[in-house]
Amino acid sequence: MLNSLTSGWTGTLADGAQGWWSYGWNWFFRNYGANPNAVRTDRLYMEIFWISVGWFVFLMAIMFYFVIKYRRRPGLPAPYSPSHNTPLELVWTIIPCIFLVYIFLQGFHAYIDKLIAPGDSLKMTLTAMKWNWTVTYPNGASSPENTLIGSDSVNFGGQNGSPGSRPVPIFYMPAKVPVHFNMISKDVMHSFWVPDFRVKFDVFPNRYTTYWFEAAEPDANAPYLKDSNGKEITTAQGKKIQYVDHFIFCAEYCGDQHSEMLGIIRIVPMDYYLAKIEEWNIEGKTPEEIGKLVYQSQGCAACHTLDGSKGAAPTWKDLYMSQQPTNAGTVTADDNYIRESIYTPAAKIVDGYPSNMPVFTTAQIDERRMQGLIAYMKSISKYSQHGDAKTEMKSDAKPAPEKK
Ligand code: HEC
Ligand SMILES: [Cu+2]
Repeated sequence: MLNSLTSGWTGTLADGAQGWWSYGWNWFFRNYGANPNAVRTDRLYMEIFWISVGWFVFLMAIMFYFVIKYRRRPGLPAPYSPSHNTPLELVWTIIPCIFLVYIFLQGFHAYIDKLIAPGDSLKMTLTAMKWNWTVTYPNGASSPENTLIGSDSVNFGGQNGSPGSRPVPIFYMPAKVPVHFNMISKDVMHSFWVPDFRVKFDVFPNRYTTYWFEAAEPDANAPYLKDSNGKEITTAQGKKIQYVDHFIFCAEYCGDQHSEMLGIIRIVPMDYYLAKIEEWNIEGKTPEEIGKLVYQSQGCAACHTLDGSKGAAPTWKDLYMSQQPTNAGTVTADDNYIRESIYTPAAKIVDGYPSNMPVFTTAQIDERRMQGLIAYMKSISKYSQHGDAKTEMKSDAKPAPEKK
């Protein structure tokens, strides 16, 4: 995971490090630019480097040659320095000019290439804020996934990070498709910096800036996506999913947690990307449907069952408004209790269960999703009061008896 920073991206691009200019690439870069625009930047960098080396060697060589050839010799008077030589001056103006014009054109072209997206690219909005990034996908969804990255170098790039580190959002992006970011800031100026993409663009509070990229497909050595239990994720067809991560940093000093303003662009196959953003799309869904979506997509399903069977955690069937025996006494599982159980699971531990429910943040489960979860639990509980009066009377709509 996060292999882009730890092991270097080993992708092979048709346009990769080839040609005289690419010699020494590894002195400067730990990996190849992860898309054609980035490779172009690397290439220009290496070309400028070797042009500079060539000129340096040439100038030093003629300097030493002249120093020796025209050194002061005893008995010879010092000659007058010629004040002007038009052919010579034309040569030493025009030849360097050709190099400079080449560098300018290449740089300008590469810069414009990074700004102007192909017409058929996927349009997304990248929003910067103190101190986080969010991406809004073409269908209006945004990614609820994130990961922890430890501050110690051992865990940096590790799967779990160390406690206390900030959750870093993960933005799934399809491979081999142009993706176009429209970038805006909610507060101050930030700077979108993805070293693997060789890109750094300012993000302003009052003006859109744009950037686009077309990421290469994860190569054969790329890691496989795993779920929170370490099991490899497969598509409906049973195919495992390879991915590559690229870090986003903020390169504008924007406040005290500026250095922790990270994000991850995760390149996955197109079909997996489409499934993901559909999964996260809560627009046009009822609260119950949103709750069910959260149950499936945030990993609640790994521990909680819906059918009353006792799993690693209490079932959600008939949970809402039931009486829950906990280490803080018996409580009614109402909206506030459910909310507390999700944001601060350790506050009250249900009898007979370990305290190993993960903490969820308001960024992972926002208010709409929380309402969705509560509505969903309501819909599968016989204690909820929201059915019509008749059915309620028929069913035993009394609170459950206390633990016997
Ligand atoms: C790793 C397993 C695990 C996962 C994943 C998990 N939970 Fe839990 N959850 C537990 C355990 C164990 C308990 C009981 C102990 C406690 O009260 O903390 C619990 C308790 C709860 C309770 C209180 C239940 C009761 O009977 O009083 C709620 C509500 C809850 N979880 C919601 C969620 C939601 C929502 C998610 C997903 C966003 C989730 N849980 C994911 C393990 C898990
Ligand atoms: Cu910033």
